[in-house]
Amino acid sequence: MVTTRDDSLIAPRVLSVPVTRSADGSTGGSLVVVSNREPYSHEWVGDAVADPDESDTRVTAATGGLTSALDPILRSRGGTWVAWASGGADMAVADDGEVGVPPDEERYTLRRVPLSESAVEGYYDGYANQVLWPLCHEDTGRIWAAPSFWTQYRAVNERFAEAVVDVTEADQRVWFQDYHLALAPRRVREARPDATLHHFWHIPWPAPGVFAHCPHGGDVLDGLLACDAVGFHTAEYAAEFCRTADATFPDATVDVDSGVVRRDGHETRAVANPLGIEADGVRRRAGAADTDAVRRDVLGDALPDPSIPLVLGVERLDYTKGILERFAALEHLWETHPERRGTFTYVQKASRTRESIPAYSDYRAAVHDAVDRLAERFGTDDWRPVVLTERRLDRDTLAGLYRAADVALVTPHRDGMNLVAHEYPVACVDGEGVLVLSELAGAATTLDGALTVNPHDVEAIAGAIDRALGLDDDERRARLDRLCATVDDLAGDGWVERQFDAEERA
Ligand code: GDG
Repeated sequence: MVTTRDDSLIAPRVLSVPVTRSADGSTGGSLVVVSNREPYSHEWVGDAVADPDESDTRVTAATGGLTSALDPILRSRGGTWVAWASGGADMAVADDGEVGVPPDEERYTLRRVPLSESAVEGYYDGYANQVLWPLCHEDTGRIWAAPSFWTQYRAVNERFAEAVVDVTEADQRVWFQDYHLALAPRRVREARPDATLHHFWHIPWPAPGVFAHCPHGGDVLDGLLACDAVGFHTAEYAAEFCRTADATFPDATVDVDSGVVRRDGHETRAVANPLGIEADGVRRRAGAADTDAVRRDVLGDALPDPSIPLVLGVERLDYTKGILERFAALEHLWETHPERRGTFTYVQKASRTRESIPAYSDYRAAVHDAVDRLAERFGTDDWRPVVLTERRLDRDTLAGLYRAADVALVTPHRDGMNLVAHEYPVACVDGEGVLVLSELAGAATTLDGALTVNPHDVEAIAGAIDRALGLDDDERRARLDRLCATVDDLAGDGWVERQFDAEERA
């Protein structure tokens, strides 16, 4: 039995049947996807050391945007997904590292790459999240590059490349995902000169002057330029990628307008290819939600008055997401507009993330401090100004919470896209809801209808919250309609098709 990560159930014995053919028996449309996170993971249930019986495992399906977009494609085309074996029972249930998924249907193969703890520390917590993540979000002061980070990043990319070479058939496209896997394409290209290689970089690409801060930046770029196409959420990131190639490699020929980089006789196309969401699913879940029950469930006794409006933020506790500026904006609003006190509650749905990295544990502590400060300054017996929850919600509850919220604040300093900005408007099935959106999130380039703000401008965020709460019905509905139309435009299979069209144009 398979379930989402939110509510895992005991799995039946897992069969390991590699599936590399598409439904019609050909491999033409089939695909190799490569990512750090796996779409399905297996954990032991009970004491696996004393009784390592395969049937005592639980399988969970990832629920992120990446899996929602790519799992259906692999289910219909067949192929292999190569990913880090992050689950405790992953390798025990696999056969030579391979397992057929989804567990109840087995439509494609999941090839797992086991990594040691120190490899994960250096590659994931290290180079990926302490060098590339702050670099690409243009927060260079947070870059920290211990020597082991690069050693492990290289070694792990090598491991992924070996697995890819092992599973890829001659006519299969390979599609790498995200900043964890910048070097692997070059290694695969060396072993398979004729392979068709794609990459999608889910986070922003910085300006060349910022990229110059990157230790081993030339190698990172060289790895990506082994691909035939590299996708980004926005045209700006694709253009910056080309400009960075131009600045880094004097021997490259770069055409920023057409997004083509030629180097060593190979051509790479940088494409703007915004990822959308599964909008109908969000709409359906929100429509089925009992919003009063969701408010009671998430807020408990923090919300004695069921009619009080909610303003909502949903994200990982990441310093790029602008959570502290948002609290400063609320403080400014309640300070300068005392009549706004007691009229709404701000709910911060925050997920703990990357906590072994000091910048993240410090950020989480600062968020908790800010919540306490606001409670002390403005809270009354009848009103909690801010409710912070770190609970992971199941998708139905999250959709219900979106629907229950009158305003959503999505104010990252920078963000590749930001899928919450897509999910919130379509969950507002009652026609009520205002999105306040950072003009520096990728979503701001594709969505129309939000109130946009500079995420560092505390006063502007305060003003936008005030305006959002006071918008008249006509404007609110008109903005929401425009938002939903633009979210719907990007929803569906278009993302995959657009990526491969780019290669065909090349
Ligand atoms: C990276 C890029 C880019 C959150 N809390 C819960 C929950 N979520 C879901 C949301 C949303 C997803 O997590 C977060 O996606 P974002 O896009 O907002 O942000 P990142 O995690 O930083 O993602 C980003 C993305 O990749 C895709 O390319 O947009 O820019 O940084 O879908 O709904 N889901 C559930 N419970 C929660 O408590 N079920």
